[in-house]
Amino acid sequence: VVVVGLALGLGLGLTLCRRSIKDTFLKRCQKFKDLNCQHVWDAFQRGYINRDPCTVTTDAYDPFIKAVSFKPQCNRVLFWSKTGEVAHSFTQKRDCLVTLEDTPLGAMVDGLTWCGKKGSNETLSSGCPDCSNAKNAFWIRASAAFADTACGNASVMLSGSIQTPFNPNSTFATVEVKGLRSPRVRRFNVVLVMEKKAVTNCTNRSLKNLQNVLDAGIGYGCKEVTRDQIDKCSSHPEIPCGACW
Ligand code: C8R
Repeated sequence: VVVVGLALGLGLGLTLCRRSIKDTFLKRCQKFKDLNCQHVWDAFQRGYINRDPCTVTTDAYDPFIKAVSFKPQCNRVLFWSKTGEVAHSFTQKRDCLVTLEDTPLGAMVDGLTWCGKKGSNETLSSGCPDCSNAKNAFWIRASAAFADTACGNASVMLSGSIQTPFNPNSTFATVEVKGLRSPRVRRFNVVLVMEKKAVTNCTNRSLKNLQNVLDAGIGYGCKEVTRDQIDKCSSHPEIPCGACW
């Protein structure tokens, strides 16, 4: 009885887990008007379903990117690297800046884990092998699509609490910065988030590297902004965004 009970419980648990990723996805999708969510879900699944989870390519997600068409985000794109929490807490409350997770493309899968397997039509949300890149391939492809929408002024929140705020191995460095093209993007601003344990400032070497790899013609600026200042702006929508930093 115990064994049968455990088996049933495990089976039910796994079913719920499996079901929940689709449910979560569709529920989040429905918040965005004018999307055919079943179509969007089918397109997403085509990225990894019935594929070896360890060899998913970034272009496998092209149908999904296409299904969630993107509008240019002039003067509003905000990238982040190692600052996801502060960046999202700001954009959730203020409309002047938008991260990938505030767009339908990022919102539907943020925080989820998934993969598929060869010979199956299932979406697994747990037990994905360590080698699985179904999720990473998605973020790389989505980040490229997001960087493509940037125009005018774009910015990034980087962390002043680490020695290398502009990490050359990050998605921000390897994908997004490379996608920014002049004259479509005119200026790029770094917001260096200064918490109590800050270890660096805008003169950081890695930020010089960022400046050097930016497409010629894109202006560059860097500002040290305390976490308190950002939080204050998040919770006071009456402060104009231009006065935040
Ligand atoms: N971006 C990348 N990765 C993302 C992501 C996103 O929007 N959203 C999530 N949840 N993730 P990091 P980074 C997950 O090292 O590498 C875009 C992925 O699993 O702090 O420079 C976004 O537009 C990924 O492995 O940052 C942003 O500008 C980690 O979180 C950069 O790329 C990445 O966390 C951030 O990528």
